[in-house]
Amino acid sequence: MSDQFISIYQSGEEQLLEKAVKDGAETMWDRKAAQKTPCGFGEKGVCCRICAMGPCRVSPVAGKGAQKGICGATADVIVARNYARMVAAGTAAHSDHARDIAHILHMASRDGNYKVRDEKKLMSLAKEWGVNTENRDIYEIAHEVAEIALNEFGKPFGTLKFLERAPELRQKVWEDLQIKPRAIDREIATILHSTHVGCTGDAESLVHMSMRTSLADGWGGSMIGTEFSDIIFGTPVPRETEANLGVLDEKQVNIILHGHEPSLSEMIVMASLDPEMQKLAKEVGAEGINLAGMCCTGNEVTMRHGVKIAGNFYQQEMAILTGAVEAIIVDVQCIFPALAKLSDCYHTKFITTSPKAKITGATHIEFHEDNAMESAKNIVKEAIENFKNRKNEKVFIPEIKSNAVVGYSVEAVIKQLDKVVNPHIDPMGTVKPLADVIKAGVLRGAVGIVGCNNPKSKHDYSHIEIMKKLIANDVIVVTTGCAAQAAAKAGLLTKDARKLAGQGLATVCELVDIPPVLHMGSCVDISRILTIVGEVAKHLGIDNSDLPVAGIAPEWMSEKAVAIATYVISSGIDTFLGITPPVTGSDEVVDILTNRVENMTGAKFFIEEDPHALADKVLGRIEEKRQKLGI
Ligand code: NFS
Ligand code: SF4
Repeated sequence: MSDQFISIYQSGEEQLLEKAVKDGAETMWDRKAAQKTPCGFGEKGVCCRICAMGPCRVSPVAGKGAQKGICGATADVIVARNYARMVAAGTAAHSDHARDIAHILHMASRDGNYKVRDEKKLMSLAKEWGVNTENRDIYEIAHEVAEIALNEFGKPFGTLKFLERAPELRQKVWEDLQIKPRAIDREIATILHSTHVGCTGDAESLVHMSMRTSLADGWGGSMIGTEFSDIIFGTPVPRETEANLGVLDEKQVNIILHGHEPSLSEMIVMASLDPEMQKLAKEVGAEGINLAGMCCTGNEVTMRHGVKIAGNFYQQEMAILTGAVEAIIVDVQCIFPALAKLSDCYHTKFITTSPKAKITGATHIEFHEDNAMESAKNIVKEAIENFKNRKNEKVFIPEIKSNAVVGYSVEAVIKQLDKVVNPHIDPMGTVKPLADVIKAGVLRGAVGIVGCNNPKSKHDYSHIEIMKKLIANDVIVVTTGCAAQAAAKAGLLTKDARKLAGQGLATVCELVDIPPVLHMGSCVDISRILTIVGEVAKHLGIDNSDLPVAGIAPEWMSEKAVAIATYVISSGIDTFLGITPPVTGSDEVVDILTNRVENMTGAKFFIEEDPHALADKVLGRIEEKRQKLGI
């Protein structure tokens, strides 16, 4: 096995944490220790502060202690209400991101900063949505398509347009369950209303409502986020990059791009290539400008430009601890407020850019889309000018990085699959080859591994152990978000990683020329996974829930992950969680999520904190599905 695989869990963490102590810098571990034992009520989801008669905390144990809040809400109601609110917040985050991207398409113009880069995708979406394309300027079409998307957030009638992309059998399930989401904002508002004091007092109804809201994320906000980003910035194609803190370069101005929306990061990428900026960097004594991504923004720019990946969620503090970062530029989501104080221990500038995510102690330089290039240049300039303040004695960059291939959009996967199609027999440009190998059992199934890092689990350990076990058992893995970056650092996104795959998967990878673990993008790009699963189901004339596929969030932490897990279940795909969600205070809610929901959607939750046991359960469930299908 090559060194790359041996260094799977090395990212210089230990040295950097030692350095933190030496530098007097506080990290999440200090704060985690200060938290002492986590609150048992919160952990089980049984505390409520929805109204001012409370806060109330009820006993998670039946017959012992307070069984009801002052209003009479039981543990079941309180847990389900808290769960529903997590789904609403997660859906809001993904969807508000999508709304911004749709606005950007609406303002795109031929001579502006934002253009249409994937005309083919725009035209096919225009057709899908019944927009007249004949003899019209491409930007006129773009603006109309954008307006339709923006209406998806608040339209008064009907259900979401993208639902029609799902297999018919799945649409029927939604219809029967009455969980087809209407407007995106409406579903979020409805849940907030229903979880207000004195509204819904029934756990099953709250879960039911959560499913509808979550679908407004997966088949609404997230899908709009993905599709519109592709139209504006280009649909990703496979490209090579490098990952881990070792991508930082002592000789260059290091800029970390952290956050989520590509609208800012794309402009920073462009601004950093500008000759004026390059010249400025040389003038301050640097060899150039080195961009490195983190979290989902990192995924967005790596799959469209090959920008290197500095690390995932857990590593945001680590990056600053290197003392080599001139600026960490953020927009929204997954940003530790702690970065402000931590940056003060070094010369690093912590720059917030969005009015949606201002942070005390940060340098706020607001990014304005209508003046995008100017704004981006100002931000980059700030970083360059900070180079002279770097204290060399405080610099330590762990020399660890791995190669990776990123950028497998659905279109890119299908293009790879075309390599094995005999055009005289089969059509090109379909998922048939993938469906065929799954049916034949060469691949036992396909699994999406997604989500965050969580200090409850050893950094990246669960992600990587599960990925390795699944690929060794001929299950192809697709990955997004911080899980994808874990895979990148572990060398699993290389064609070389075929060595770790079972014989069937290794052969497929060889013939189709892909790694055994495919980087499909950021967390909103889980919509790409929904699309490809749906296409395979359609091809086989079955429902998603019949397929030997699963979703796993081994180290999840955010409300967005709860929304995702819920829409994945609602889309008929089993979901395995490696971190127990705060629902265990209600046997009723646990029973609904891990059992009864299967009768409704054909899929359910599994909770398993041990990664090896989790992988075994996934493999078992995949074989069960195969047996039922008779394949
Ligand atoms: Ni996803 Fe992206 Fe990472 Fe978790 Fe945060 S970056 S949207 S939430 S932490 S995977
Ligand atoms: Fe307590 Fe009910 Fe108010 Fe919640 S809504 S804080 S359970 S009284």
